Formats: sequence, structure tokens, C-alpha cells
Amino acid sequence: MKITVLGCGALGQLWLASLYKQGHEVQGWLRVPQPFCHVNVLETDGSVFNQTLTANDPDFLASCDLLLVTLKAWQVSDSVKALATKLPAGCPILLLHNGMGTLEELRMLRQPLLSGVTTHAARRDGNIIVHVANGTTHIGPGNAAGNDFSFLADQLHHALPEMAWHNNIQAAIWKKLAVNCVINPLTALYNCPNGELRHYPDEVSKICHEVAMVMEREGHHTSPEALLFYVEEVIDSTRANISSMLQDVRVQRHTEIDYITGYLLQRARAHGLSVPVNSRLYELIKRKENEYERTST
Ligand code: KPL
Repeated sequence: MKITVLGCGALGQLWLASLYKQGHEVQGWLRVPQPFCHVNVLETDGSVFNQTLTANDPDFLASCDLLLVTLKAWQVSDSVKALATKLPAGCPILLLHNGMGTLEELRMLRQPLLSGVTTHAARRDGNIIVHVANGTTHIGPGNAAGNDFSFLADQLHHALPEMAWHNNIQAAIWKKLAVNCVINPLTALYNCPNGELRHYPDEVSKICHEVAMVMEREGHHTSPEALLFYVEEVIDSTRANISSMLQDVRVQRHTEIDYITGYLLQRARAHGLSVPVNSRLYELIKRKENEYERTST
């Protein structure tokens, strides 16, 4: 397949390397246009992939079979809209990011949209991307045109396993949203690795209760206990991780809070529900973000 990867950060480079090794034709797409991108990945088995690949080639883009988007949630909508007019009308666009809300922002697109979540962990260490842990990527349709793309999960599975197709991906995305509503803001506020959140059981439980209430109203069957059990498992299995939000805050980068807790608040409001613990966390992270964004302008 011919695949453009939009966003060449840690996850983007991991996909570029994996797809290239599997024999796919790939290019990176950088927001600051460059003819090449360097992909340097240390794999979980200790092997290194180090190649310079094509980037930002409009002819390649115009004949693509897949646009794989690995940008941060807040970068997705503008960047994808800018590329969509140059992509074939039938080219599927797969969004892999934390949080929710981008599908709504992209509902005017004619291309098939797919949405997914991944538990692969990759982080930048200097100029190398370390594939820290293997995981599973769950994908499924993000709009009506995206319904018939289960074959993509098979193709991508060969490049970067595990990959699973779900006709209803929204349930998996909501579960990941719950994880991110707990871990991301709390670790960013307490400046701690994920595992330290076991010292804040009250807050973790209250956040899960509120998210479960919103999920139920959205039509996803769950319970506060089931969600709490799942979130505690992720806290434990990622105990040494520095969450993406804490990483953003540490380098004073814009966070994904609007697409994580912000999205939850938006859906809670639509159902007339009050979610005070999440509202407070949202305010605290926005305040932090505003402080450094104001001083940098
Ligand atoms: O998705 C994550 C993130 O950091 O954004 C978790 C699952 C919390 C792992 O750190």
C-alpha cells in the first residue's frame, strides 16, 4: 500500500518504520514542509531502524491508499482539512490520538474516516525514538463511509501487531478517554509518574464515577466499578510512564486537555449532568497551560 503518515513524532516514526519494513511505500508529512524525514527507531527487540524517507511529496499524497494521522488531538482538524482536498476521495483517513472530538470537527470530509486507540508506547530519547512497549491498536469506522475497512486492520496488523477491527470502536475510545481523564491531568498536576496515582484513590474513583455516568448516557454500558478496575490496571501496567500530558506541561507545550476532560465536560453538559471533579481538573490544567502560553507570547 501507499501510505502517508501525518505527524512524525514518536508514534508516527514507529509506524513509518514498521510499514516500511513490511514493504509498504511510505512517506512522512511534516507540518513544516521538508523533502525528507529521518526515522530512527530503537525496537523492543533491540534492533534499530534508521532511514531517511520521503516527506511532503504532493504527488505521493494524491495517489495514497491511506492517510495515517498521529498528530496531537488539537493539531488534527486543521492539518487534515488542509490535506483532504489533495487526497483521493476514497482514501481512508485513520486518526490515532488521545481524546475525542476530532471526528465531529471533520464531519464535512468526503473521505472515509477511521478512528483508533493504541497501547503501543514510544517516546523520544534525544534523536532516537524508543519503542518502549508493544501493545494493541483497536480501530473502527469514524463515519459512515468508513464502515468497510476491516481489511486495513489485517494489513496494518502485519506491520505493527496487534491490530483489531471493531464495527463499534466508540466503546474502546470511551474506555481510553476514561483512562486519560484520570491519569493525564492528575499526573500533570502532581508532577509524578503514572504509578504514583495509587496514592490518590479517592480522586481516581471520583473521576471514574463521573466518566461512567457520562458514558452510560452516551449509550455505552459500563459501571463506575468496572471503569475503576480498568483504570487501576492501566495505572499499574504503565506505572513507570511519564504521561503525555505531564510531558507536555514539563516542556510548556499545549496539552490535549480540551479533547480529553474538555470533551467529557462537553458531553456531560449535553446530557445535563454535573461532573464537578472533572470540571475542577479541567480548570486547573487550563490555568497551568495559560500561564506558560501567556508568558511565551
Ligand atoms: O495514554 C496515555 C498517555 O500518557 O497519554 C497513558 C495511557 C496514560 C499512558 O501514559
